[in-house]
Amino acid sequence: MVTPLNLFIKEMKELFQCSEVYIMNGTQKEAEKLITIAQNSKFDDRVILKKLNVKEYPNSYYHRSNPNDVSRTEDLTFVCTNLKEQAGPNNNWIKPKIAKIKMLKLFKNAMKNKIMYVIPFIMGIPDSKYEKNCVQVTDSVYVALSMRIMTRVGDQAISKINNNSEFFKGIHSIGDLNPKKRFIMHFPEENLVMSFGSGYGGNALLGKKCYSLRICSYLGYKEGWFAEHMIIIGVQIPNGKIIYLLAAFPSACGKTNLALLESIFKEYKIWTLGDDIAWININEDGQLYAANPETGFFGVAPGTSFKTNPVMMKTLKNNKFFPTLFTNTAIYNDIPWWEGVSDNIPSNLINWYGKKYCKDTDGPAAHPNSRFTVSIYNCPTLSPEYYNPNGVPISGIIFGSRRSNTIPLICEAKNWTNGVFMASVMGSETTTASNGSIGNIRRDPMAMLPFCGYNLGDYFQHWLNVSKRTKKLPKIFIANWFRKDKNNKFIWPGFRDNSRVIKWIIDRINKKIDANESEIGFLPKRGTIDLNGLNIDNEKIELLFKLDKKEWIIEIAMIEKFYSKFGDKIPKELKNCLKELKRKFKI
Ligand code: GTP
Ligand code: SPV
Ligand code: MN
Repeated sequence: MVTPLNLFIKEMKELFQCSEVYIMNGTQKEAEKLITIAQNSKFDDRVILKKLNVKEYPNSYYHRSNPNDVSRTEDLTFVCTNLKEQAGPNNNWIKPKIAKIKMLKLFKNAMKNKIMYVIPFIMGIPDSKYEKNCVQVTDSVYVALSMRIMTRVGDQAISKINNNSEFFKGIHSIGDLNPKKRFIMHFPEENLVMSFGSGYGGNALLGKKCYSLRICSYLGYKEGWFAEHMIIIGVQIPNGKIIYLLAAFPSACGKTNLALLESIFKEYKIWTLGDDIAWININEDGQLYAANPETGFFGVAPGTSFKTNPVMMKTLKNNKFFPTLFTNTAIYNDIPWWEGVSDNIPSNLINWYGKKYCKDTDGPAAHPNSRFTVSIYNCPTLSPEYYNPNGVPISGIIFGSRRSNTIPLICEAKNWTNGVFMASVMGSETTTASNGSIGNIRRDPMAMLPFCGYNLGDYFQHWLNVSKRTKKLPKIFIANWFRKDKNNKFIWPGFRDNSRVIKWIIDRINKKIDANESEIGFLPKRGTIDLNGLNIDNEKIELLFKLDKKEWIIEIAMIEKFYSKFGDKIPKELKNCLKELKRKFKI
């Protein structure tokens, strides 16, 4: 039968010259079949999946990727639009025609003697306005298994694709992992992504950053909605009411930990809805609503423990239906291990390279960007509202970053425009989630620098326009868990203690407490953040909120340099906010 999906498969088969086509149906039997294939095949010298100790981590598997393929590669990621200005200075750009010639050359015959997995999948809640129909082809069984965890794969997606001419196409081949032949090309105007030469996370699971952020941010711009790098949580307060918040933090800056936060206050419970991506609509009632398009967590392992993130540890141990994958952690006795999971280092530890670990000569045993891929359905704090086809109404948005100085622990923006301004100039230290240097400060507006599929100047205007389209605007907050003292130590304990900050946010939303106006927004009045039981002296608390003029002079210079790259694309309102900020600091 000639269906839109069959036509696409035929075209891919001819292009890749694969030996076999396997169309995924999402069943349990299929998971077993793919796992068996992965356990019995190698890439280079590495077995693709190894079964882990069932008692410690039920239904879980271990994967090591090529050491040259352990994070997203932003320098090899392109947005291919006819006009360069549309992609903006924030994206690498090539003309679509040239990009396709390059990619088709790499794809040609790339799956000889290989199985081509066809992955029909749905992003967003099926049968809701959030639903998006998609298909990805890949020659990586690890990618195929990961997609089964992270998205809704199966027959339902096939029938939807065949009844709808509009669907996203993701074309992926792992190639020979030669970094010189690695490219991730996005074609927002064609609902298409081509990716070659990497099997890692955001480079290869095309439903995640490629589609649900880069392509969808562009669709949202055209259609009046938002695709954001944000978590969604519900905070249940003492009267039983649940208040929903969004929080954007750059990669490896604390989203997953905040999304699965176990509050230290018994009367405040956090419900999890999403840990990485939020799709946001303005509903008929004039409020912002958000839903998570994914069905799994692709979370950073290092730092995760029963002490820092008990809910995630329970999620990993509570495996039911979907096999969990651990990638690039260390391993001993078929148990995955990473820095922070326990205080003692097992004596027979094998590092992420596959070599016996030696504490004195090796760096970390687990790669700092080692991750687990686990189903959201395992999460004991998953909110029943995760399934709500309308999404949840949003009362507050947190924009957070990783800064050793300058930015206070928490600050509330004076109004929507000022909040959009503060988010648009947000700077953060780079992390191991992407290749390149680590610890440099770069501007990462709304935590979307690597993920906005069009010109950030237009994106800022899109955010500003929300105020004209809504009846009830969420409050905007700026957060920073990562401020350091003279000894280069984090001042704020973070993790579960972040619930103290969440409580302050909720009290501000509910107009229960006053705050002090500062140069950048409202800061907590002394005593309004609940520090009960926390051993931290006043001097350190002062430091957490200090606005240092010398630091802000440097900050403002960096902001000006960043804005200048976008010229007239920066909305006038935001330029005015910058002027006002300079005036406040008497710069
Ligand atoms: P992506 O999945 O890359 O988008 O990252 P993420 O934003 O979800 O970050 P995640 O929660 O996985 O945290 C990244 C790293 O920051 C981990 O090593 C955590 O242990 C650490 N981290 C998270 N929250 C805190 C915090 O409150 N304080 C400190 N000091 N570290 C934190
Ligand atoms: C991130 O880098 O923000 C991630 C991991 O969530 S990846 O899926 O690789 O993009
Ligand atoms: Mn992320």
